[in-house]
Amino acid sequence: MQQSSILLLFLALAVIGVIVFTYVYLSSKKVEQSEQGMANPQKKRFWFLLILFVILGIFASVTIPKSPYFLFAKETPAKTIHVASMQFAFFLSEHAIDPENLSGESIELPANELVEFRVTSLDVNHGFAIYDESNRLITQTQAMPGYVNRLRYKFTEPGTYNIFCLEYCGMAHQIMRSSFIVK
Ligand SMILES: [Cu+2]
Repeated sequence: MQQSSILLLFLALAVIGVIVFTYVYLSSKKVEQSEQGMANPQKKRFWFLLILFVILGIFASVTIPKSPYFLFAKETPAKTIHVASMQFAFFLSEHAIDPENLSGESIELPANELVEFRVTSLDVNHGFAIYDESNRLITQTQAMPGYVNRLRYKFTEPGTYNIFCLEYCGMAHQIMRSSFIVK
Protein backbone atom coordinates (compact mmCIF):
# COMPACT_ATOMS: atom_id res chain seq x y z
CA MET A 1 0.00 0.00 0.00
CA GLN A 2 2.68 2.49 1.06
CA GLN A 3 5.03 1.30 -1.70
CA SER A 4 2.40 1.75 -4.39
CA SER A 5 1.68 5.30 -3.21
CA ILE A 6 5.42 6.06 -3.33
CA LEU A 7 5.47 4.64 -6.88
CA LEU A 8 2.49 6.83 -7.82
CA LEU A 9 4.21 9.86 -6.29
CA PHE A 10 7.36 9.26 -8.36
CA LEU A 11 5.31 8.64 -11.52
CA ALA A 12 3.50 11.94 -10.92
CA LEU A 13 6.84 13.69 -10.41
CA ALA A 14 8.16 12.11 -13.62
CA VAL A 15 5.11 13.38 -15.53
CA ILE A 16 5.58 16.88 -14.07
CA GLY A 17 9.27 16.71 -15.04
CA VAL A 18 8.41 15.73 -18.62
CA ILE A 19 5.83 18.55 -18.85
CA VAL A 20 8.31 21.13 -17.53
CA PHE A 21 11.07 20.04 -19.91
CA THR A 22 8.65 19.88 -22.84
CA TYR A 23 7.45 23.38 -22.02
CA VAL A 24 11.01 24.72 -21.77
CA TYR A 25 11.99 22.95 -25.00
CA LEU A 26 8.98 24.23 -26.97
CA SER A 27 9.15 27.78 -25.63
CA SER A 28 12.91 28.05 -26.20
CA LYS A 29 12.33 27.94 -29.97
CA LYS A 30 10.07 30.97 -30.14
CA VAL A 31 12.74 33.68 -30.07
CA GLU A 32 11.28 36.12 -32.55
CA GLN A 33 7.93 36.67 -30.89
CA SER A 34 6.64 39.95 -29.49
CA GLU A 35 8.32 41.04 -26.29
CA GLN A 36 5.08 42.25 -24.74
CA GLY A 37 3.25 40.72 -21.78
CA MET A 38 3.76 37.03 -21.08
CA ALA A 39 5.64 36.63 -24.34
CA ASN A 40 8.47 38.55 -22.71
CA PRO A 41 11.05 35.87 -21.86
CA GLN A 42 12.16 37.61 -18.66
CA LYS A 43 8.60 37.71 -17.34
CA LYS A 44 8.12 34.10 -18.31
CA ARG A 45 11.31 33.16 -16.55
CA PHE A 46 10.22 35.02 -13.41
CA TRP A 47 6.92 33.15 -13.22
CA PHE A 48 8.53 29.85 -14.09
CA LEU A 49 11.11 30.21 -11.28
CA LEU A 50 8.52 31.48 -8.80
CA ILE A 51 6.21 28.51 -9.41
CA LEU A 52 9.19 26.14 -9.37
CA PHE A 53 10.42 27.45 -6.00
CA VAL A 54 6.93 27.31 -4.49
CA ILE A 55 6.55 23.67 -5.59
CA LEU A 56 10.04 22.77 -4.35
CA GLY A 57 9.39 24.60 -1.06
CA ILE A 58 6.17 22.69 -0.44
CA PHE A 59 7.79 19.39 -1.41
CA ALA A 60 10.83 19.98 0.83
CA SER A 61 8.80 21.09 3.86
CA VAL A 62 6.59 17.99 3.60
CA THR A 63 9.36 15.43 2.99
CA ILE A 64 12.37 16.68 4.99
CA PRO A 65 10.72 16.20 8.43
CA LYS A 66 10.04 12.58 7.43
CA SER A 67 13.69 11.83 6.67
CA PRO A 68 15.35 9.19 8.88
CA TYR A 69 17.55 11.77 10.61
CA PHE A 70 14.58 12.89 12.69
CA LEU A 71 13.41 9.39 13.57
CA PHE A 72 13.18 8.85 17.35
CA ALA A 73 14.77 12.28 17.86
CA LYS A 74 12.96 12.89 21.15
CA GLU A 75 13.65 9.48 22.71
CA THR A 76 16.66 8.40 24.72
CA PRO A 77 18.43 5.35 23.27
CA ALA A 78 18.44 2.23 25.45
CA LYS A 79 21.82 1.33 24.03
CA THR A 80 24.60 3.19 22.22
CA ILE A 81 27.00 1.38 19.92
CA HIS A 82 30.22 3.01 18.76
CA VAL A 83 31.31 2.12 15.25
CA ALA A 84 34.79 2.74 13.82
CA SER A 85 35.17 1.91 10.12
CA MET A 86 38.41 1.47 8.25
CA GLN A 87 39.75 -0.36 5.21
CA PHE A 88 38.41 -3.04 5.41
CA ALA A 89 36.54 -3.71 8.63
CA PHE A 90 33.99 -2.38 11.11
CA PHE A 91 34.78 -2.23 14.81
CA LEU A 92 31.68 -2.21 17.01
CA SER A 93 31.78 -1.58 20.73
CA GLU A 94 29.54 -0.49 23.57
CA HIS A 95 32.37 1.75 24.74
CA ALA A 96 34.23 4.54 22.99
CA ILE A 97 36.80 3.10 20.57
CA ASP A 98 40.46 4.07 20.86
CA PRO A 99 41.87 4.49 17.32
CA GLU A 100 45.37 3.67 18.62
CA ASN A 101 44.23 0.37 20.06
CA LEU A 102 41.45 -0.91 17.85
CA SER A 103 39.27 -3.68 19.12
CA GLY A 104 35.68 -4.65 18.55
CA GLU A 105 33.35 -6.92 20.43
CA SER A 106 30.35 -9.05 19.54
CA ILE A 107 27.21 -7.00 19.93
CA GLU A 108 23.84 -8.06 21.24
CA LEU A 109 20.99 -5.59 21.03
CA PRO A 110 17.54 -5.60 22.63
CA ALA A 111 14.54 -5.90 20.32
CA ASN A 112 11.90 -3.14 20.35
CA GLU A 113 14.18 -0.69 22.12
CA LEU A 114 15.87 2.34 20.66
CA VAL A 115 19.50 1.81 19.66
CA GLU A 116 21.91 4.52 18.56
CA PHE A 117 24.94 3.80 16.38
CA ARG A 118 27.68 6.46 16.46
CA VAL A 119 29.46 5.89 13.20
CA THR A 120 32.79 7.29 12.11
CA SER A 121 35.66 6.35 9.81
CA LEU A 122 39.38 6.27 10.51
CA ASP A 123 40.47 6.58 6.88
CA VAL A 124 38.21 7.15 3.86
CA ASN A 125 34.44 7.40 3.39
CA HIS A 126 32.57 4.17 3.98
CA GLY A 127 28.93 3.18 4.07
CA PHE A 128 27.38 1.66 7.17
CA ALA A 129 24.36 -0.32 5.99
CA ILE A 130 22.32 -2.74 8.11
CA TYR A 131 20.60 -5.70 6.44
CA ASP A 132 18.11 -8.10 8.01
CA GLU A 133 18.18 -11.90 7.68
CA SER A 134 16.41 -11.80 4.32
CA ASN A 135 19.11 -9.38 3.08
CA ARG A 136 16.75 -6.43 3.04
CA LEU A 137 18.38 -3.04 3.62
CA ILE A 138 16.95 -1.75 6.92
CA THR A 139 18.79 1.50 7.49
CA GLN A 140 22.13 3.11 6.67
CA THR A 141 24.38 6.09 7.14
CA GLN A 142 27.75 7.31 5.94
CA ALA A 143 30.94 6.65 7.87
CA MET A 144 33.06 9.75 7.37
CA PRO A 145 36.50 10.64 8.71
CA GLY A 146 36.26 13.52 11.18
CA TYR A 147 32.52 13.15 11.73
CA VAL A 148 30.32 11.04 13.98
CA ASN A 149 27.01 10.22 12.32
CA ARG A 150 24.24 9.08 14.62
CA LEU A 151 21.92 6.42 13.30
CA ARG A 152 18.91 5.54 15.44
CA TYR A 153 16.77 2.47 14.97
CA LYS A 154 14.36 0.14 16.74
CA PHE A 155 14.75 -3.48 15.65
CA THR A 156 11.42 -5.27 15.88
CA GLU A 157 12.56 -8.70 14.67
CA PRO A 158 15.09 -10.80 16.63
CA GLY A 159 17.84 -12.33 14.53
CA THR A 160 21.29 -11.83 13.05
CA TYR A 161 21.77 -8.57 11.18
CA ASN A 162 24.58 -7.98 8.70
CA ILE A 163 26.52 -4.78 8.15
CA PHE A 164 27.96 -4.05 4.72
CA CYS A 165 29.99 -1.15 3.44
CA LEU A 166 27.81 0.65 0.87
CA GLU A 167 30.46 2.92 -0.54
CA TYR A 168 33.26 1.69 -2.75
CA CYS A 169 36.31 2.30 -0.58
CA GLY A 170 39.16 0.32 -2.09
CA MET A 171 40.37 -2.99 -3.46
CA ALA A 172 38.81 -5.16 -0.75
CA HIS A 173 35.59 -3.18 -0.32
CA GLN A 174 33.47 -6.32 -0.81
CA ILE A 175 34.89 -8.09 2.24
CA MET A 176 34.11 -5.16 4.51
CA ARG A 177 31.32 -6.49 6.68
CA SER A 178 30.25 -7.25 10.20
CA SER A 179 27.17 -8.45 12.06
CA PHE A 180 25.29 -8.27 15.34
CA ILE A 181 22.46 -10.08 17.05
CA VAL A 182 19.09 -8.72 18.13
CA LYS A 183 17.37 -10.67 20.94
CU1 LIG B 1 34.31 0.53 3.00
